[in-house]
Amino acid sequence: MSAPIQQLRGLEILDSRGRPTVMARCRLRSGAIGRAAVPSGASRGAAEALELRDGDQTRYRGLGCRQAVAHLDGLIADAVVGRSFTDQAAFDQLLDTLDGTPNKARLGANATLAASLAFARASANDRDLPLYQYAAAMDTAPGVLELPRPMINLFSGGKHAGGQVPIQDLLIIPQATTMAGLLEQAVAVFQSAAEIMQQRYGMRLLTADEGGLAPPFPTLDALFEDALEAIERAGLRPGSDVRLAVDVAASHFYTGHAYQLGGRTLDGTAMIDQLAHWAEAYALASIEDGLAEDDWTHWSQLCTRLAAQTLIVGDDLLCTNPARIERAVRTAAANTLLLKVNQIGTLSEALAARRIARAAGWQVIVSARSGETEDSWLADLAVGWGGDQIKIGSVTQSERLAKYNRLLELERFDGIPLRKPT
Ligand code: 2PG
Ligand code: MG
Repeated sequence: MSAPIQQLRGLEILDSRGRPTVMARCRLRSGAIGRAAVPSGASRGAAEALELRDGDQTRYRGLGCRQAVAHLDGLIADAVVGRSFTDQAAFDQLLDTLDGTPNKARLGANATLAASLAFARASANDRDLPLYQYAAAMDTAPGVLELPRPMINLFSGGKHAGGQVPIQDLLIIPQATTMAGLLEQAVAVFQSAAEIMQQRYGMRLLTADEGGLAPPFPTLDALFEDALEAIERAGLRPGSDVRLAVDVAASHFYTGHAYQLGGRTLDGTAMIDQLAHWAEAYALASIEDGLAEDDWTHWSQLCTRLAAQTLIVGDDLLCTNPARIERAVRTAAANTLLLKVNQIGTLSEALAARRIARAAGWQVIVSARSGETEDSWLADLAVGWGGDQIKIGSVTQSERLAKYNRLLELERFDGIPLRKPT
């Protein structure tokens, strides 16, 4: 049973894109305090929970979060202050009931998640637990604690970089056996890539939303070839030292039942052929959102074709939504969940989503958003919930590094070992 909540308050703060987002602070009567800030996506799935924005064009181009903050200070605080909760699930259940809609349309998922996380932090602090242990204790069958393996953004396109190439992320997955070692590899590859960008495209080191490089690649294959070259230039071997992965974010170039890919128009079957070609040619470890979020039939065909060699990851497809994950399990449409807690709006619902994926034998990648804050709770959550991988963005920009640095701290000071590559 938690100590009674003494105060819950919200605050409009700014994220890594300079857009408003929500922070909450929860104080328990015991004196324990927890605060947490929520992230915000740009390339969103249609089935995500609602992120409440004010729409008042005179402030932050309509993106203000004063209503979400008012819900924290008003409806939510009124419902929780003075009360104790048996556990996180009971607190989150109250938020869900108070909202009363299927997608947090009343309170806003930015308000509910801020409350959920701030309460989690306050409860963890009250028990003198690091957040990852509190997260692990939320699970009925917590496993051995390990650090998730990072997949790290190298090149950006799509909605994160002004659409100079349609693919949203080219990611590297260093294979070193420690977090410290693999981050060293990632930075070496990033620096080599930056040199190539300078020589080949005359580009200064300018980065996209998640800190990745975003040159005007002449072709999509150049995106992959330049990544391979950067790995080799860093003295590493593609495949054995560093693997490649993509987030295609295909929903965002799917119109009229076809994929508009770099000047070509592909139907679902042709798009699968294209993905299979990349998977083969570049030994891709995973393909996220290779197809559009509602192209369910082709997702199942993609899995039949590639799931034995490549993880088929659903982000926009699944939106951390239990009903959509169940459908994907039933129709064998994916084999890996990209888990983003703000897509669903509370920690407990995200944990439920993760359980469904795990029960189906899927892998889980815990993911940041393109709009992030300096808060590092994502790292703790990924450890506590046994994420196989974590997707944070590039190895630049402090909103990303806050999470990588937290993982370094957990490796060194808390002695948590890095998960073996799968
Ligand atoms: C994604 C995420 C993170 P966004 O598509 O996986 O890279 O982007 O937060 O913009 O949805
Ligand atoms: Mg994605």
